[in-house]
Amino acid sequence: MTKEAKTHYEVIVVGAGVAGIYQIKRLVDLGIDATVLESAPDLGGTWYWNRYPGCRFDSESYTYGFSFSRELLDEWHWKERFSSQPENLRYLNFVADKFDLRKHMQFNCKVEAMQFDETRDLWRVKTGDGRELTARFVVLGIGLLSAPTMPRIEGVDTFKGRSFHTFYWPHEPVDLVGKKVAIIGTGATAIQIIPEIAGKVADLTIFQRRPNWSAPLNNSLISKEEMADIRSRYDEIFAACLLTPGAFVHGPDKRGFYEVSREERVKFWDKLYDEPGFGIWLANFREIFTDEVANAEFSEYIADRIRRRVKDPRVAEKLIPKDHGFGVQRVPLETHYFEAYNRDNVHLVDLKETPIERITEKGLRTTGRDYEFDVIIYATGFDAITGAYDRIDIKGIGGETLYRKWKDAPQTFLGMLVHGFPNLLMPTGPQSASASTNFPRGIENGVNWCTDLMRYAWDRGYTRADATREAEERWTAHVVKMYEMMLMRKAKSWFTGYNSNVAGHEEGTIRYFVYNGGTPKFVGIVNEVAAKGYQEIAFSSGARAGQDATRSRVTA
Ligand code: NA7
Repeated sequence: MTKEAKTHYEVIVVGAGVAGIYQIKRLVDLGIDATVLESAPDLGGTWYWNRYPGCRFDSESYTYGFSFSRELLDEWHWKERFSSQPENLRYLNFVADKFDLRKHMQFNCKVEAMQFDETRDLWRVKTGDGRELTARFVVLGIGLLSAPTMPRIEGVDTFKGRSFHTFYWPHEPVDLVGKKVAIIGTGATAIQIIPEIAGKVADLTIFQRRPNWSAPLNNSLISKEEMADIRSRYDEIFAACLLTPGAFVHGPDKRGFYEVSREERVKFWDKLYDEPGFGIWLANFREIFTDEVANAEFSEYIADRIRRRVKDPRVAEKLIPKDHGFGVQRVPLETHYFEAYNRDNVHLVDLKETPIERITEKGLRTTGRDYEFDVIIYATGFDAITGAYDRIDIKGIGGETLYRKWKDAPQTFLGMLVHGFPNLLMPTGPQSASASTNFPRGIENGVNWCTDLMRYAWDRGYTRADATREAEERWTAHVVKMYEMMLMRKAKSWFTGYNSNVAGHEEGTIRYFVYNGGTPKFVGIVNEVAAKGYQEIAFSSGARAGQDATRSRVTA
């Protein structure tokens, strides 16, 4: 039977990104009858889509890769400390090919709707190509930053030049040489693109609504010798990641901010500023995240760094955030970003002073003037964390939709289950630690936990697993509590559910999207739930599935 003709699986995995690849690997190893449905023409998720110039990890490459196979770790050489998108996509393809996973994946297969069949304890999954598949379990590996959002500006369709959202950067090379280019947005994506293209284009105009705090990535090549050393320390490296809140190699400084003199603090920050990666954010004093005074002092330190790097003091001031402190939003890391503004062909437009009125045939119009461009790049971000879930019509018990249930804020158990939506698993769901940490480290944890839960159900002949309402309420309350101490709760960012381009997500409502208790605490809690026999999950075996539950799960 062809993949396309087969209609029932024990498990359907949605998404062939980092999570989907690892999930199918686990299921194949267990001999489970499973398939991956992926809307893109190929695997890779984030790394398939985001092909814009400069796109690369902010995580150390060797902490981003999968840890599950010694052979894989031994065979793969990360060439840069922070690897670029083409290499990352090559890596994911290498993994899929090495373990022969591609044959379990169906591409160009968009999941549009899913309904839980209460009489048979199955999910009925409708795909864009008109098929209906069924599965006992559905695992959603659909990403946290995979639903791009265009700005709600009049005239977007009227522009006669080339324009695209960064997520949909064309596959064929885009010739920007000698072109007049606009970028809308100054988030992590724009901060990677701008210095990469500034020297190639004739003219680059950046439309900035709010600046972001940013610090150097300090990337470098990894030599054969260094890679050999990393390989010999992989166990140690992965173990160390799981002991830090963000699952990175960077853990917070043990000293208290106020225990250290101002002079020592500055010396420490000078050192962090020159070091690679997120250390400047995550190896800093803990108080940076929780204490207004400490945060303000450090923010001023970074502001001075920006002033030292940008020649025009007026431009420098515009690039310094005034509405939030350093690190309360996701900190983009940069390579010569601030220096790009020293070029004569790079211009910064402050949209607070002159907002965009509309996109025109030739470019765009702000309240200040008309601009003409060959290319407009929308680096306007994502309907983060819940956006990809909202774009699938998911109906649980009694026909309740996930969209309606989460309309004001997500409610989950451990970020991995939702009450009333049995047998639906989210290894990196909203409110899980994976949503805010070094993604693959969280993904491996989440996939392992979800796989163990399915095995628990299979071993006991259960056909339904549903988190209880009480467990969900307790977890959601715990997630909210973990925000209490954090300065981030006051910032308008995707950590708090803000997006001016999504109805209902504009300023005003805070959504408790991510788990702020840190990786060690999260892993401890979820492992304890499993060790105690999943008391927070109601299992049953009343399904009239028409087939023996045990037999149907083995790969056909
Ligand atoms: P971000 O970080 O959400 O940034 C989006 C940027 O686009 C941000 O500067 C926004 O300004 C700006 N934006 C959004 N809508 C508009 C409109 N309508 N007009 C003007 N400017 C606008 O997305 P990224 O893609 O950069 O990064 C997302 C994550 O991907 C990143 O954190 C990494 O983890 C990987 P605002 O701040 O809303 O004023």
